[in-house]
Amino acid sequence: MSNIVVLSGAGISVESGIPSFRGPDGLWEGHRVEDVATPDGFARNPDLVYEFYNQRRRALQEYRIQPNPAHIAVAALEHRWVGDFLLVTQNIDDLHQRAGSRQMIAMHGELLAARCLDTGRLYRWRGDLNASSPHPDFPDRTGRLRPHVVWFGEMPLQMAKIEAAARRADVFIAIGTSGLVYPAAGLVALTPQHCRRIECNTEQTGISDAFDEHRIGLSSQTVPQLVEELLAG
Ligand code: BJW
Repeated sequence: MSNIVVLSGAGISVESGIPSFRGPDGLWEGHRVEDVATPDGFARNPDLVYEFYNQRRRALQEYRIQPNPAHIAVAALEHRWVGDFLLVTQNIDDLHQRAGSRQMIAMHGELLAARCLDTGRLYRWRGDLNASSPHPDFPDRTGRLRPHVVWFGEMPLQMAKIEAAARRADVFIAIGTSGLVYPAAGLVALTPQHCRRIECNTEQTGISDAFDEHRIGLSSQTVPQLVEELLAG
């Protein structure tokens, strides 16, 4: 029985209507990364950061945004694979969960959650979040909740579990990630020598050389094909 680790990035959700980060129409467009995706940016201008995530949270819940065949294929792989399986997603959308993925870690957090700055406790959050949002446990307290996302300079979630899985992977698949952001980009380098490393992307990336196989194309096409091959043995 072999172990599979799948690492997904923004590219897997592009065909569902969610823009990726880098590139001409990227999510950072119109914003400096330091302003909207760092703890310092949040401290300087919380309203701007709240609004950046409010817009994305609203868009994620529009009817047009649905899991695509790549999300569905990854979920099918998890449910039909006989060895261990772990999906590590850098995405904060919930499209993998909606497609049926369960053995997964959202290492950069979740858009549909808010985190208490004092206790670290998480709350499901579908509406707008801002400095005047009442705290669910202390309704007279405001300004103590932040988006549950991992910004630059912060530690991604559940790294020990993720790195342990990468170190014992027999198959490692990266889907739709530019390989520019660490520690996610470094996971492929942790895999054992015998591991089969497969990259699915529309183009070569900064970490392509670390992979044994490259499936170039839209993930809605390459991923279902790859999953079919893996399940056929
Ligand atoms: C398609 C497609 C289609 C398009 N089909 N493909 C060395 C080691 C460790 C850390 C560092 C290091 N050097 C620097 C650092 C620090 C920093 C970092 O990486 N900086 C770089 C910019 C250099 N990292 C951090 O600060 C991290 N924390 C940290 O390191 O803590 C210390 C630590 C050290 C060691 C171990 C453990 C911890 C935190 C990083 C947090 C990133 N947060 C963000 C924002 C999250 C919230 C939000 O969404 O707003 O996460 S930034 C942003 O980038 C987001 C993404 O998850 C992340 C990665 O982007 P992704 O997914 O790769 O998207 P794109 O847009 O870049 O690429 C899309 C790809 O899809 C492209 O390749 C397309 O070609 C492709 N594609 N359509 C298939 N249809």
